[in-house]
Amino acid sequence: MSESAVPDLSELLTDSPSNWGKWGPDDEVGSLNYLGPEQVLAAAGLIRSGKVFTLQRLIGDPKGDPVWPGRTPAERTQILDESSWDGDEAPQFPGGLHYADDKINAFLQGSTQYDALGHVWYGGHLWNGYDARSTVGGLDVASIEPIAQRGVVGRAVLLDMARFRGKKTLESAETFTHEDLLACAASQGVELRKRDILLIRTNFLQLFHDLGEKFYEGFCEPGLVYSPELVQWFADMEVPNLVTDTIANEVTTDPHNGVALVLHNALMRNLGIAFTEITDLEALADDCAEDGVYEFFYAAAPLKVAKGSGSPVNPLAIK
Ligand code: UVW
Repeated sequence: MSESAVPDLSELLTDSPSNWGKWGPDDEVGSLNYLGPEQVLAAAGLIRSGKVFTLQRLIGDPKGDPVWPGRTPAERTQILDESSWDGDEAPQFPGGLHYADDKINAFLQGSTQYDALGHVWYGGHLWNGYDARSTVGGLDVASIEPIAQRGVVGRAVLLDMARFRGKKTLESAETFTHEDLLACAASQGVELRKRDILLIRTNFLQLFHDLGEKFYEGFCEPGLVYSPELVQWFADMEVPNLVTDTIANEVTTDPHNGVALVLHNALMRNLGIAFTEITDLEALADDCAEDGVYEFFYAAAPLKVAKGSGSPVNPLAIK
């Protein structure tokens, strides 16, 4: 496809559904408004066995951290450890206290993360119509902070697309639709309900470990692919939060039109759906395959980073 044939997002999404204004002119959490006390209490009723799954990938994994091209993995630096007291420079405390200190230099989107609603945009406007200039020097509105202040709790359903397709991992550029999600749910014997948090497993990042640097050649992750019907389905289902185990939650480049990250815009910018990326769904998926229970209590709270366009998070799934 030639570059000129690629449509602009403003053109592609002209008639796409929008939730701008639905929760008032000052809203910064979008479809997370669908998760109120009723949804929290209903989700709490799903805790039956007490099994807890943490969904964050390790930051500083000795096997490497998968990141979006152009980003670099977090660097952790040891500042103080026992060797600091070999010389005279280390701080001295009455009683002989020694301690370890360290710091990280990290992209806020460089590991398991929530995106702020203002993380992506087109046409000069972010979620709820906010001016894109409000991102200059840090997000004045629709940053990660309001999501972090509120937290995310609700009923979640795992859709194991890799198992559904009989594969160890989905392949580069492999796509699926909302109809595939429904078929996957039916095969798992779980009902998808309005306001469910959707967790989608592809196991694609296994290839990051299997392929090494080759993983980034012709980088195109598998995932959901844009169609007007899919966007309408997400709007009608009032999906508050889309959680996946890929770096960017959707097929990287849409095979139908050549546009990058269409759903970040159709779902996050326009509908206000929170995106959670790079999760580790492996232990949870194994457990779901074993006990046949694909619905559970989900809770997550990204870090309260002022003006941040995203934040690391360690979501919990509890059965
Ligand atoms: C981009 O939006 C570029 O990346 P992500 O949503 O994966 O952080």
